[in-house]
Amino acid sequence: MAILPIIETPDPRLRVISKPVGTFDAELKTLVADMFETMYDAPGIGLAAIQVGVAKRILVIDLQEPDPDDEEGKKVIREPRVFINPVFSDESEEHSVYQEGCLSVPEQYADVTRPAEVTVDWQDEDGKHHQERMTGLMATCIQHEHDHLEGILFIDHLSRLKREMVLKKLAKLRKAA
Ligand code: GNR
Ligand code: NI
Repeated sequence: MAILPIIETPDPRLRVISKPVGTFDAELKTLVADMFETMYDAPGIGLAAIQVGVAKRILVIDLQEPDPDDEEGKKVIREPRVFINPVFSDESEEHSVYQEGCLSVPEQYADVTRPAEVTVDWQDEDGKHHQERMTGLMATCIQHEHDHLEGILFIDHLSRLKREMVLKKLAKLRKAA
């Protein structure tokens, strides 16, 4: 297992459209395991393969956020989910607003409006097909992750003014570091 470096904006690799996975082999399982380790270490609630420089349609999600007050060794119950080649359908008319962040746009947060519910078809690490209606935070998170597969970042959903404010704050943060 390995913690992989996370790519940050404006790295052009974040704008690449990821390719479908066609081979469900041991190499894929290693990549998925490394993606989980990287996401838990960050920490984040989701990660797309392109964020670690791999242009494949692979997402990992665990909505169970680690409790920063938790003592070392005391672990939250993890709920790892992997989505390979996810396809969306039947997005709800109803929308929800959530304050989003992104490991590739570090320490910046802004409200994003997305369909409240979406049906997702995907494959698991063995290539087996699944379908589920996603709601709540899972619906928001999987749409954020799916955007990464299309080279889209959450800041692209903001007004130009808000986007420029976020990028300016990020530049300031980096200068201070
Ligand atoms: O850790 C993350 N938190 C988050 C919060 C609200 C909506 C989406 C997310 S995903 C993000 C991790 C990330 O950048 N995934 O691509
Ligand atoms: Ni992200």
